[in-house]
Formats: sequence, structure tokens, C-alpha cells
Amino acid sequence: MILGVDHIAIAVKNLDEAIEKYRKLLGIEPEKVEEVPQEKVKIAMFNVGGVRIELLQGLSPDSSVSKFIEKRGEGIHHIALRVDDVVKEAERLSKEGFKVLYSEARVVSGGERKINFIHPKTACGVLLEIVERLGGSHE
Ligand code: CMX
Repeated sequence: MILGVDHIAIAVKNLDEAIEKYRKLLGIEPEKVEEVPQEKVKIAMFNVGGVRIELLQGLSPDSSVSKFIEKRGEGIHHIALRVDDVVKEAERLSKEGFKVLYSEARVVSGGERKINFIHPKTACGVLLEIVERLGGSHE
């Protein structure tokens, strides 16, 4: 079941510079800055009145985020939908004809989140992440 929007992610060339920019723009500090090696990205998460904005930079040229920036430049990279059960939701979406990207959901952020993705070609040009918050990290 889809529970809501978890975050909106923006691909950036330089995370430190982007954090400075968004710190000024939003007037708040990021609630989290971390590397997600499984996804070859580093991220900063801002909580904007309950809506999260994630800035993400590729960790290497072969990262999907680096490739995205090379092709399209900086910009909105994906929208993440919070779900109660990422495996069940991936199965449901697959049956509905959406292309699920990972054959197995990935656990990231030290066991905090379990994620999968829906290919943008099957979702009106938007890459969708589905996120299950594990172990009580529902906020
Ligand atoms: N949003 C919308 N469209 C996108 C896109 C995105 N983020 N990334 C690629 N596309 C489009 C491309 O423009 C291209 O379209 P055209 O064929 O019309 O030119 C098409 O999808 C294929 O693009 P590609 O450059 O060949 O890219 P790949 O197929 O190699 O990879 C994708 C695309 C979505 C499969 C890959 O990015 C992926 O597996 N993403 C999931 C993982 C991920 O993004 N991880 C980083 C974030 C992790 C996190 O936040 O924790």
C-alpha cells in the first residue's frame, strides 16, 4: 500500500555546494548527510515542514546519478513513495505492468530503509522509488 510521498530527490553535481545553496534557500540545516554506497550516491536530506527534499550526488562516474547529470544536467531525479511493504508493492506494480528495476529490494542506510525503483519509461517519464521504513524509523 502506498502511504504517501517520502521525498523528492534532486541530482546535483557537487553536494557540498548544493547543501550551501539549499541551506540558504530553505533557512534550515539538513537533517541527514550520508553516503549510500549500494546506490553509489551521497545524499543530504532536508525536512521542509514535513516534506523531505533529498539532494544527491553520484559517488563515481558509473553511478546512475552521474550518468543522469551528464545526459540531462542537474534537476529532479526521482520521487520516492513511502510504502508499507516494498516487496509486496513491487509485486503489485510489476503485475500492473510497471517495470520494477531490482529483482530484490535493497536495504540501505544501515538498515533504515528498504527500497526499489520503477523505471521512468513505465511511469510517465518519472523515476519512482518505493521506500519502506524499517525498524520504527517512520519519520
Ligand atoms: N528520470 C527520468 N528519466 C530518466 C531518468 C530519471 N532519473 N534516468 C534515465 N531516464 C531516461 C533517460 O533519459 C532515457 O530516456 P531516452 O531513452 O528517452 O533518452 C532512458 O531513461 C534510459 O536512460 P539511460 O541514460 O540509458 O539510463 P539507464 O537505462 O542506464 O538507467 C535507470 C536509467 C532509471 C534504469 C537507472 O538510473 C536506475 O537503475 N535507477 C535506479 C537507481 C537509482 O537511481 N539510484 C540512485 C538514487 C538512490 C537513492 O536516492 O538512494
